Amino acid sequence: MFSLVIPTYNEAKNVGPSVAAVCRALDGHEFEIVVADDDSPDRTWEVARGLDNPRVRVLRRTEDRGLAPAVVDGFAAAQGDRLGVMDADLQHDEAILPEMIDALDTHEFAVGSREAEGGGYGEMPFARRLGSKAAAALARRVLKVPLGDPMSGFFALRREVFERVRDRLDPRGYKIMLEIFCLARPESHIEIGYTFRPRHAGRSKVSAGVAGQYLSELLQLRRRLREQ
Ligand SMILES: Nc1nc2c(ncn2[C@@H]2O[C@H](COP(=O)(O)OP(=O)(O)O)[C@@H](O)[C@H]2O)c(=O)[nH]1
Ligand SMILES: [Mg+2]
Repeated sequence: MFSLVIPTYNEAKNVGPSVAAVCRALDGHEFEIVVADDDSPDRTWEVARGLDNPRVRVLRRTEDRGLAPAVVDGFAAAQGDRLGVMDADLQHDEAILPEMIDALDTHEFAVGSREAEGGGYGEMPFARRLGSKAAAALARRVLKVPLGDPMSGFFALRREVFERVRDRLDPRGYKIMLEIFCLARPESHIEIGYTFRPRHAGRSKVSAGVAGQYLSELLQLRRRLREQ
């Protein structure tokens, strides 16, 4: 089974459309959706529960808040032997989910990528696109990570890859894919192209003013990798 974790914070208007889109894309697959919500003030958790969809389980988290720990909690609660993460704001194209799941037959890790063939940044403004590419280049250089889109928050992996690093994770900040990837060093991975879409409703929590924090997270992760 495939378990898709959707981390949410104030996504009340997006969680329903996201779940519906995933269910359409994965029609005929065996899957569950774990919504990992940080007790959002807009009551995203309540909206998600109200969808009354048997595929959906909702975690209402009140401690250790943050995107990365929410994803790890979602994985811990997941029942599938294949795990995935997708944002709730419809920026990630759910249409590649079947390809990501199938890719796990032959690869340990699959990354939804704006830099792979068939991928792109869509309508993302030039300045943000540049920022995103600079951040990616930095990650590749600092961590020697062989990914075109190392900042992707859209990825899937075999459960055993997560289990391999679970005890060593220090999930803080936003770069959970990078942390799992770097600690686990998957034997084989694949990047699958998709076109980034504009955010459906609401506002980004992540992108504004996190450049400094991002660099310090990269350096911290590098230090930990060297200490291993
Ligand atoms: N549970 C949880 N989800 C979060 C948190 N911050 C962001 N998210 C979710 O993570 C996803 C990515 O965040 P977003 O703000 O869209 O980042 P951006 O795509 O980089 O602008 C969205 O589904 C958010 O609702 C958090 O602190 N806790
Ligand atoms: Mg987003």
